[in-house]
Amino acid sequence: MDGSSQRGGKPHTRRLGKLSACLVVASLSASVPAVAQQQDQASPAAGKKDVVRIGPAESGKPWPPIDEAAAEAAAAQERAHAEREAAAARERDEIRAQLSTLRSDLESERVARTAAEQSLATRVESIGAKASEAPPSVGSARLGLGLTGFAQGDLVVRQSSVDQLNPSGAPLNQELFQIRRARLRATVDRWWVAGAIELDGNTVNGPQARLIGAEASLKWPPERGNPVPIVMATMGLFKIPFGFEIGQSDRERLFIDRTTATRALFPGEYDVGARLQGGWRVFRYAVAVQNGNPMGDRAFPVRDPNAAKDVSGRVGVDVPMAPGFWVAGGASGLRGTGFHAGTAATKAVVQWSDTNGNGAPDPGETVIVPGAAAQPSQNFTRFAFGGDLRLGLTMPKLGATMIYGEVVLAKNMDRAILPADPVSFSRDYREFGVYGGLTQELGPSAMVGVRYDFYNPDADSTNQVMGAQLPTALSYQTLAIAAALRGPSGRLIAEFDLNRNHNGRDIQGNPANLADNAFFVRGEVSF
Ligand SMILES: [Ca+2]
Ligand SMILES: [Ca+2]
Repeated sequence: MDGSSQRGGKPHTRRLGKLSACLVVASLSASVPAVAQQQDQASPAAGKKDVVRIGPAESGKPWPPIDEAAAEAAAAQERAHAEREAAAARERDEIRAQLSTLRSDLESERVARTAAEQSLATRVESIGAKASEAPPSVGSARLGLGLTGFAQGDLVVRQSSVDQLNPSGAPLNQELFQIRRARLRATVDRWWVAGAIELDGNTVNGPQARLIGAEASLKWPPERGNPVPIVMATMGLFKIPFGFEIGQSDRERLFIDRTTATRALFPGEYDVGARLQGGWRVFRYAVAVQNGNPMGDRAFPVRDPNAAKDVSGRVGVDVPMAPGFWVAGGASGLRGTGFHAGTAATKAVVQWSDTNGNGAPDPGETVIVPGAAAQPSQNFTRFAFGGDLRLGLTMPKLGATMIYGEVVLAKNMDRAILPADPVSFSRDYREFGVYGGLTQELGPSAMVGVRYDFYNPDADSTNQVMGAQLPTALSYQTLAIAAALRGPSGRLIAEFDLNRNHNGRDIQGNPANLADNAFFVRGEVSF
């Protein structure tokens, strides 16, 4: 602003200086004819005096004939006088012309100034209008604060829902309204330092408010607003860098939830630790050391029962192939240490079970259970490997298409759906998960998508049939079909999940599908 006003001021003062110089010239040249006129007025008097001096000294005496020289001088004087008069008239005309030029200059100056003032006023007005439409600013101790958030309110209807309680007293009804996520994220982005604090509220297991993200990062090169620095070192609570779906934002994903495999192997997505990540050109990398018990861990969420840490990472590429067409993909790995909780020492007890149901102790119904020594806790190893691939295409008018998929192979990694405990089970759990999906934007305000996912929590599971152990499947399959209406700051999503599992039993007692199809409606607002 200062620079522009200085730039604007210079020609202005120069113009004014020119103007004042013109005015000085005008006043000087105006005084010149006045002097000339005075001289003109004075000179005929002087001429008359000369004539008087030249005239007869005494009356009555014959005046000698007029001296020719004197007559000539008088004529010359007359001529000079006429010339002076003419010159003065010319000068007056010139001055008049100059004055009228100055007047017109002034007039045009005034018109230009008025126009400039008007355009400035219009600009100020439009800037003011824009400023009043801009998002309100939030005060903070440092520059570079960002504040985002979203709320997702869901209506859930699930086929397996019953109006009963589970053995620990939790309701089994799953036809309800719930706040799935209500997040508030504050970020700071400085030259060397970046950070974030994210809070989550939900009503999934009753009202809950919790810390979900906390990051303190040092980055290089020291730039602001660069989403992919070459190196960024972070300490805090952040998402496990494995695959694509964990890192995908909940406000960007079309589908109501992540796939079953991701929810089982990386429950809650967030874990505490340290991370190194960044990118160079099309390459991306991230490696993290974390406690190993993420936010959704059944036993010790975001705590760590053992000293061993889980190491995970992903290397990938993000390649813009052509305008409107891109490919991204990567390979991920995790190696970690799980924890099997030990048991406390027990005393010997007598147990009575009323086998004949007569309400009285009878011979053979009492058993003595001997006391047992405490069992120490044990660690076990676990790992996961995965690959992810995405193709994106943007078509004019229609919008973006994304085709994506991921596969993961793991051992003893399940921490939520069928928690792996190879110590008490005496063998390892081999998990396998895969999914593929397609999402399509339909103009700026609609989106549809379909996704199929498969998860097997124990590839070696068996089922006892008539005393024999037979291989059986424990896998989960979901076909999710979703559609959304979208606006700049909100979405209305409807999703139908066709679920297949082996959690039910048929009338012969064999594993069967437990009817568990689900329907969701989600209202989301984001800022
Ligand atoms: Ca650990
Ligand atoms: Ca009895």
